[in-house]
Amino acid sequence: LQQKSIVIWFTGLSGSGKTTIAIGLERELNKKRILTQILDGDNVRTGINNNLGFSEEDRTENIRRIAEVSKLFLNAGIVTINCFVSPTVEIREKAKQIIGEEDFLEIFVNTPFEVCEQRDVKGLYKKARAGEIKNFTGLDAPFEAPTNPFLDLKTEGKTVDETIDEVVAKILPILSV
Ligand code: GGZ
Repeated sequence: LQQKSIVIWFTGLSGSGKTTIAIGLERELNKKRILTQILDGDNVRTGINNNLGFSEEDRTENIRRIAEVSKLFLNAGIVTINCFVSPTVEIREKAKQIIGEEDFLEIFVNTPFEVCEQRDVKGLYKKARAGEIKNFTGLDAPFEAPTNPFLDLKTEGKTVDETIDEVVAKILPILSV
């Protein structure tokens, strides 16, 4: 294999910036000829996981399948960039066990709840406040911050490009490029 493969696992609240940062990271890795695959709600919850909702049980199964798929990409030498709320320590621990500790890099997209709610890019916080969405992470479903992430990425007061640069600077040495 020409490249060392890893799984980069972004965790954080809805609207914290996971997918935006992942797309920027992918662009920079692709410039270095590193193959990547982004997995997020848009390509997973509409497809392979389209029978799952947001109960604790369904989130656990969501993350289990994603971790298994990530392992396949890992074996193929592709850097997988995962963007999932993955709200609990237990859920992320399970993902890490499936993927393998040495190949799992956890990045906490650390955007405060208030900031995510303020942005409300998709209008989901408003709906959740109105009771139209149940089990919404941070409101009536838990979010446990990672205790010892590979990177604790604070986004408040930074530009998107600044946060992407921060991630790229931490990841490139791992891939030894
Ligand atoms: C949290 C929800 C919910 C509830 C729909 N709670 O900002 P988004 O829209 O694109 O990211 C959220 C996404 C979360 O799906 P995940 O697969 O990442 O969740 S988990 O890891 O917990 O399984 C949000 C949208 O789906 N969404 N309902 N109740 N986020």
